[in-house]
Order: sequence, then structure tokens, then C-alpha cells
Amino acid sequence: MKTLITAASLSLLSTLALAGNAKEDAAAVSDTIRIQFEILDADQNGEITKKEALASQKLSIKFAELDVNNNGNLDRTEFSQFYTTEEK
Ligand SMILES: [Ca+2]
Ligand SMILES: [Ca+2]
Repeated sequence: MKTLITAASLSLLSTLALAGNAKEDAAAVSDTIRIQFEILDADQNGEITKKEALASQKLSIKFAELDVNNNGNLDRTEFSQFYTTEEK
């Protein structure tokens, strides 16, 4: 019984450790996304227009693909897709 508890505790600990790392990675990525977004969002209205996207060749190439709701702007959610697909 004692062995079982130890094994369970160990697996719980490693699960927590993994979750901790993933959380840190996600935080680092979202920091980068936020900074990139602010750089590209020249007029700081919270959306990146096609014109603003021209500052990044890669972004302007993928603009139509990323503009999921086709409103001609990329919001943070849409922009984060660019970043996460770019990383892979
Ligand atoms: Ca803007
Ligand atoms: Ca959009």
C-alpha cells in the first residue's frame, strides 16, 4: 500500500512539474506575441490592419489565412495563430 502511495505521489509530482513547464513556456510565448503585436500594431488600436502587417513580410503573406473572421484586421487571437504556426 505504501508503495502504491509513493508511486501515485511521484506521478502526481511529475505531472505537476510538466504542467509547470508548459505554463512557463506558454507565458514566454504569449509575452513574445504581445510584444510583437504591439510593435506591429502601429496605431495601437488593438488590431493589425493589412497595412500594418506589411511591416512583416511573413505576416503579410499569411494575412488572409490568419484573418479567420475576414474583417481585414488581425486581433490578438488571430495574430497568435501566426506566431504558434510560425514556431513549428
Ligand atoms: Ca492597428
Ligand atoms: Ca480578423
